[in-house]
Amino acid sequence: GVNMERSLLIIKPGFLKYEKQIKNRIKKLGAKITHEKKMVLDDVLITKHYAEHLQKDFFPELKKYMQSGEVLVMCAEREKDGLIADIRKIVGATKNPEKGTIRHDFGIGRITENVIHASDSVMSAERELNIFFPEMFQNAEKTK
Ligand code: FUP
Repeated sequence: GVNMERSLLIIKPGFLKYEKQIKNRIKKLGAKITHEKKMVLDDVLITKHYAEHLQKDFFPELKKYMQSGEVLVMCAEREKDGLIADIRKIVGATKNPEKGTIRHDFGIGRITENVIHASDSVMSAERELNIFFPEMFQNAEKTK
């Protein structure tokens, strides 16, 4: 419907052992996981996904970590709007995430290895979903 909202999530290397618990927290928001794939991120995907961070001091470390093991990439979707903000709230802050958040409860207190990525706006979500799930954006013309 018109209030549908979706977010691109990535469970980061080393944290796939918390897949069930993380998914349960997402589902408690009334969202469902519509697409998911386990993969090791190649240079093209990393460069596209972190386009705004390419020039940052921390990018080399971030890239190395993000390619250090398998990730679980997911699309979460909900009919009621506000899903992106609701997910960011339960994910927790980049720095010093609060107790009860995913990044606090499953994290190891390092800013780079912060358990999970979640889109920060509708625009980012659509951009990121396009990178990882281009099949979601193919229009019906193609099936003719
Ligand atoms: P977030 O939206 O909370 O995932 O954080 P950012 O978009 O600001 O940062 C993207 C990723 O870069 C974070 F997941 C972790 C990493 N990062 C660092 O490694 N060091 C920093 O100083 C800031 C971010």
